[in-house]
Amino acid sequence: MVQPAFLLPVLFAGHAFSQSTTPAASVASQYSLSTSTTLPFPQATLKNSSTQSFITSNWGLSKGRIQNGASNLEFVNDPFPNAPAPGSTTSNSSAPVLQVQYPAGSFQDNNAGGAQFYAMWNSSGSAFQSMLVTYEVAFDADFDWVKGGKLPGLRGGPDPNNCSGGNQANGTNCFSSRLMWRPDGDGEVYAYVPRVNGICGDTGVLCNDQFGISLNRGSFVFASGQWNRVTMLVRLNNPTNIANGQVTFYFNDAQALEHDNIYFRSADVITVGGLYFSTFFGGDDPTWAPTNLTHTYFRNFQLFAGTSPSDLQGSKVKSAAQGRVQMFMAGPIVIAFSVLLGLFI
Ligand SMILES: *[C@@H]1O[C@H](CO)[C@@H](O)[C@H](O)[C@H]1NC(C)=O
Ligand SMILES: *[C@@H]1O[C@H](CO)[C@@H](O)[C@H](O)[C@H]1NC(C)=O
Ligand SMILES: *[C@@H]1O[C@H](CO)[C@@H](O)[C@H](O)[C@H]1NC(C)=O
Ligand SMILES: *[C@@H]1O[C@H](CO)[C@@H](O)[C@H](O)[C@H]1NC(C)=O
Ligand SMILES: *[C@@H]1O[C@H](CO)[C@@H](O)[C@H](O)[C@H]1NC(C)=O
Ligand SMILES: CC(=O)N[C@H]1CO[C@H](CO)[C@@H](O)[C@@H]1O
Repeated sequence: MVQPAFLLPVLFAGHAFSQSTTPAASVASQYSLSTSTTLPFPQATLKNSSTQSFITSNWGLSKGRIQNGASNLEFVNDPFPNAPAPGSTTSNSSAPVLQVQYPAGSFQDNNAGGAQFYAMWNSSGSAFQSMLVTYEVAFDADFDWVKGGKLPGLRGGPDPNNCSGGNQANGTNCFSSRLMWRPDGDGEVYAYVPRVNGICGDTGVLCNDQFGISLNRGSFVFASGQWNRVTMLVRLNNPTNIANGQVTFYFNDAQALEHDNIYFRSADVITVGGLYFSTFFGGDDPTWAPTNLTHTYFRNFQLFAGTSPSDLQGSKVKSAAQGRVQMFMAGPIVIAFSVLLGLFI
């Protein structure tokens, strides 16, 4: 059910969105994502070794284990029982929530803080071409954002190891689409996808040489000391030579960004696998680390999925390999040109 709309247009990096809200289930039905699942939570709080066994037994983990930071996880009481996400009607302040700890000095590369695991959703027996993830996240009231950190999203493809930490997506291995917080709680979608057709020049897109691409940094802002609801839709590009993949993101049920020209895959061996629970400060050097022990909290994870990929219009992809050949050719051309120029001076 769509809630009362204010209908004030807001301009975010080239896309105008109204401030009306759309609950995750309505977005899912709009895109015919007809199956859904929720991650079970325990009825009571659990100390950290029991938390690990609970997650390992109930959340369908890739390789059957928590990859990093298992000892940073605990099911605890709701730290913000009086501060549900704006507009939330479903939160239960008596139910345990998942706490993640980040010790002082922790960042991505020392693996000391946060946690990472891949909760695959494969019970249906069919490959998913589109998926929506929604969950609630809270940050300690005095949370120091430092330079930024990762938050959970979606991933897919046959390779469960790459497409994070600087290991790029190449169209046949994997993709990931997570969230990041940045200084002052600014939010963005952070994706490892092949970069084609000049996407790095698009409005709202920031790329760097080694890592993922940032979509619409600051188009929403996380609040500390309360719950925030995040909802992200991914629809894979189809056919595999057209860049028509979709990423749409909602913050507290209001749309914050949409990109319709994402290239997730060059082969249909890549499908959407499930929740990529991935959170840490960083960034790959200690300037990203918090100076004090701090925490985030998660609850109400729900996934919706469907077997139809994107049906949007899109441009044909000039292959990434072709781009590299052009770079490779540029050197000799410059040299030849200089030599020619030399003959005339
Ligand atoms: C399905 O999920 C289980 C974990 O529940 C995992 O061990 C297995 O590899 C997955 N299978 C496929 C085909 O993805
Ligand atoms: C979990 O247990 C380990 C080992 O006892 C401990 O070092 C760690 O701080 C605990 N984690 C939490 C979140 O309490
Ligand atoms: C809230 O959560 C508690 C603990 O899991 C549970 O016992 C209770 O039934 C829940 N209440 C509602 C309304 O779902
Ligand atoms: C993509 O990466 C995988 C490893 O993740 C590798 O096996 C494969 O050959 C790569 N494909 C291309 C086209 O580079
Ligand atoms: C870290 O904790 C110390 C001692 O509690 C406090 O004085 C300081 O302000 C905290 N630093 C940050 C960045 O929150
Ligand atoms: C291209 C790339 O980064 N490949 C890596 C994928 O993951 C495996 C296992 O961690 C690594 O060995 C590869 O180097």
